[in-house]
Amino acid sequence: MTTERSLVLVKPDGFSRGLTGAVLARIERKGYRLVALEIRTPTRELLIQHYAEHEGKPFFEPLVAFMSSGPVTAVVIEGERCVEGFRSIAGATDPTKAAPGSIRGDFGRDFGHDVTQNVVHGSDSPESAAREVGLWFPGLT
Ligand code: DAT
Ligand code: MG
Repeated sequence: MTTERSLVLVKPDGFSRGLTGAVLARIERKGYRLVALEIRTPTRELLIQHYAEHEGKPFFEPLVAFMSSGPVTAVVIEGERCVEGFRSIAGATDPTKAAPGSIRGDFGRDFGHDVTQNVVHGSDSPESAAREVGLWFPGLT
């Protein structure tokens, strides 16, 4: 058994466009369980930790500004290989290149050749997932 957890975020663009339900439906349809869910506007402090690997890159500041611009839906999901599985459901980072049928491919838009607004976040490894779940849901056991 390789049951694991992943952190999913419906980003401010996805939340404001009313796509939370559609994202959750795809997660549940795949067979992953919802473990925790909260709507909140993340602080800069949380996002700087969340995106620590990108600090110093040119898109870092706009990314943090965008992600703290409004509510997101933060979700912990659980299931066998769900980290890799959700990345597959989410599609490539660039919504224009993301495959049709993926969340980003179906719902994402390129706003001025800028991939910042790509609807969802998903942890990229079991280690990242454990770190991110701890950041967003510190009380979760
Ligand atoms: P992913 O979210 O697919 O794991 P990532 O970790 O490389 O992608 O980047 C985190 C987020 O930062 C990504 O979802 C959108 C934004 N981003 C990445 N590369 C970017 C770029 N070149 N320009 C603008 N935003 C970018
Ligand atoms: Mg990433």
